[in-house]
Amino acid sequence: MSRRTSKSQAQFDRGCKVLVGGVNSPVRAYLAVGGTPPVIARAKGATITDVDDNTYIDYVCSYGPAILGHAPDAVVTAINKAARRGTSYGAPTSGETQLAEAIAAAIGGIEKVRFVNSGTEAAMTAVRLARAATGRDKIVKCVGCYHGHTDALLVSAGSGAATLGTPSSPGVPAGATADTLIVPYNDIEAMRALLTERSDEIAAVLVEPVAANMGVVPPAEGYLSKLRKLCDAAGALLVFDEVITGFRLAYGGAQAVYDVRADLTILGKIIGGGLPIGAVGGPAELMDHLSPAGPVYQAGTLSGNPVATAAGLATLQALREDGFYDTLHERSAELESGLLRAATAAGLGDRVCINRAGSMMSCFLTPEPVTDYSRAAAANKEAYGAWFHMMLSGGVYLAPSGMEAMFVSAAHTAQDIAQTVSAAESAFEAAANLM
Ligand code: KE4
Repeated sequence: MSRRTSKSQAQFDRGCKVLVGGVNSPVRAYLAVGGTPPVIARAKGATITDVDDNTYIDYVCSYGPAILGHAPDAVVTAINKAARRGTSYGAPTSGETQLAEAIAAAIGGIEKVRFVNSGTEAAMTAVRLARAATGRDKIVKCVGCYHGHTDALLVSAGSGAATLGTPSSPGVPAGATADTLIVPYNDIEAMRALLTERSDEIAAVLVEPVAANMGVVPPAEGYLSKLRKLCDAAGALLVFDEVITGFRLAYGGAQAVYDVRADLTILGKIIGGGLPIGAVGGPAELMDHLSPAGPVYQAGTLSGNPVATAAGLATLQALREDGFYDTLHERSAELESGLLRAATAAGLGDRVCINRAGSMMSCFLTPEPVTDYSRAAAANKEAYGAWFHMMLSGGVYLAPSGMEAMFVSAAHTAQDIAQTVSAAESAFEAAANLM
């Protein structure tokens, strides 16, 4: 596809004058892959269209929320109806109760929910709640896992064994991360050592049950169940960050797939159907520490917003359709095998690692299996950039970073997958020249 780019360039240049980096979230800025991001005009189903009228098959899916595809009719109708009743009241509504009930019915262990407006806010709330409930200060997170940009969790990952986190961003004072400990993801022995050595200090272990912010890295066999046991032994809470995996991997999220129950669950993305939302859920005895039931202050003007909860309810209703996940995972498996075929045809069969969990996957340009952040970070970034741009030219819209996931939606057809695989053939050839 010969892409026209003049309107995107002009609009992005204009945006750069008033939006930092021309974006409102850094990963959108194409810094890792170079070039100018297409400025998007509209999206429907599996496709997204930029202001130069180039249409792409979309695997960003807004970084996860668009599991039904873009602008699904039932969700748009629900948004319209809700908005006509008012966009925000600052008062209890039946919609937020119904969405909380649906989440509690889907994820075992959740009796009560607190809605917020982003995954970051949900993670921040879960940390405060865990510290209050346990009377302990230390939080453990895994290298390469991302839980939003709240100070305490915005730590650069040291490699190897657990260390005290150090701020990865200027503006995060050392004090803000002094109580954040980090261990490599999937390294259960490092986690065991830390939880044993400092068991009486640790309030919670936060983890993405399937990591998706170092690219997709599934948990090693038994990792999550061992984590559960270690937290129980240490008296620490196990907090699953299911902002991506929640309602993505299955209707019950990762906890249903791996049969491991978290003490607190962080949610976002899909539960808002593409509108701003986040949530923390857990047993009433834990959740009732939050104000106004308990002393742990937490608040938000737009929390439980009636339009966002209406979009979320309509989305979850569609996810409950018989066979929804079976079809989605079949389509995703077709994409995975097609990409592997394309890589092999380009002579990269032994230098590409594709990790898939359900309908999310990542294609790492590296000969090694990718099982943790250090392996993910070792993938060939220059080759990814070449692959990315050839895919974009081939009409396939991916995240501009190898540390993100490809998401398949219910709207992706067998034809979309075939077109994607066809684009990948030349994209892998371009990458091969750099590997
Ligand atoms: P938000 O604050 O962006 O709504 O959620 C933060 C968050 C928390 N937990 C997990 C597991 C997440 O993946 C995220 C956000 N995900 C990124 C994509 N990897 C959002 C994209 C962006 O930052 O623009």
